[in-house]
Amino acid sequence: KPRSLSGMQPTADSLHLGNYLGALQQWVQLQDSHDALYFIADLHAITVDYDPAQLRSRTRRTAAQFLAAGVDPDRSILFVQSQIAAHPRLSWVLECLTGMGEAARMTQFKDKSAKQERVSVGLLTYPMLMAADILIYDADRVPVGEDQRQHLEISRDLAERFNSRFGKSLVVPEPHIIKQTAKVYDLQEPTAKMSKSASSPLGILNLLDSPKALSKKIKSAVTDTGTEVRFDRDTKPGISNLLTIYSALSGKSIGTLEDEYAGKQYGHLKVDLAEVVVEYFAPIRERTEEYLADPAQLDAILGDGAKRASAIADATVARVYDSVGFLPRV
Ligand code: AQP
Repeated sequence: KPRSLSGMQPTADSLHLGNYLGALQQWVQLQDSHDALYFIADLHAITVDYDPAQLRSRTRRTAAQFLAAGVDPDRSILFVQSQIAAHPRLSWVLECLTGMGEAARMTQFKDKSAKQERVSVGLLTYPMLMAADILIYDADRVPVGEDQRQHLEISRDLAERFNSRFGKSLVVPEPHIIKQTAKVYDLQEPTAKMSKSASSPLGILNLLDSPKALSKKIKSAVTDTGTEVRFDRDTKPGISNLLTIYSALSGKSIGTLEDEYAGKQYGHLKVDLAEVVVEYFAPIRERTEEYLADPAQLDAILGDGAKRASAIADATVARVYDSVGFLPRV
């Protein structure tokens, strides 16, 4: 079986709909056809300011949401990145293969460093650690949202660079980006990505929001001038975003939805979408609460995942360290 791998940072109490549609939903689907590994990227989360107690709680919350959304520990390896010692061991080698200019050109680095008072070296080397996360498991496919495309590209470049310098040893991964939901937009600013760090909480639909909060956010979503419910990213970014979300969660095509809402007001679409979102999120929220009620069981699932992930990662690092000329420990 080909291998699917992806991770998310535990940087919020709840995942948002962009995280779910852009990535998590694909993770769950790929479990059938792929050997799957999914992880909570806590090493990445400390590249910006954070609170240790909050990080620990968010790591468990993120794991609980993955499980609640359908990541199945019997079919996938679910683990916490910091529990696998091999990731930073490989990323060091990849950092030494990366140019300073190349790292500093990354869009996410430029965006995030512009927002920080103190820019850490870790923020600069973030993509090399991400490349290590992927390459260490010989991953074939990486299900992510559009914003991660550039990081995937550098992971591929690093694999190719390593292979041409030290002999073919690393698998060159393919991004798995589903066009329709690769970028979910902010409800208040429908030309910007829905993001944990958005300026207004009203723009983000969180998996763990209450039904009341979800409805309120959808009903106050920014729409466009005009009245026609029609998909057009350029002239109707607000309505197009709502249609994308509606379609992804209901399974109805955008064309079908346009027909259903022909001659109706934006308000009708919002009322119905609110119902669809509330119903879709409710079981995920309930199951998340159940997992969180038993942290010992959650930690045991993660511990088991770490054991299985380590076995794969340690073998890759041994192979890589031998290729680059490090002396084996006897
Ligand atoms: N709006 C989005 N639409 C589609 N996919 C998205 N992803 C994030 N936002 C959207 C995907 O979700 C995963 C989250 O990865 P991460 O935890 O490393 O977070 P991130 O990329 O930094 O995105 P966030 O959650 O929105 O946080 P900030 O505010 O830091 O940008 C990735 O697969 C990502 O593509």
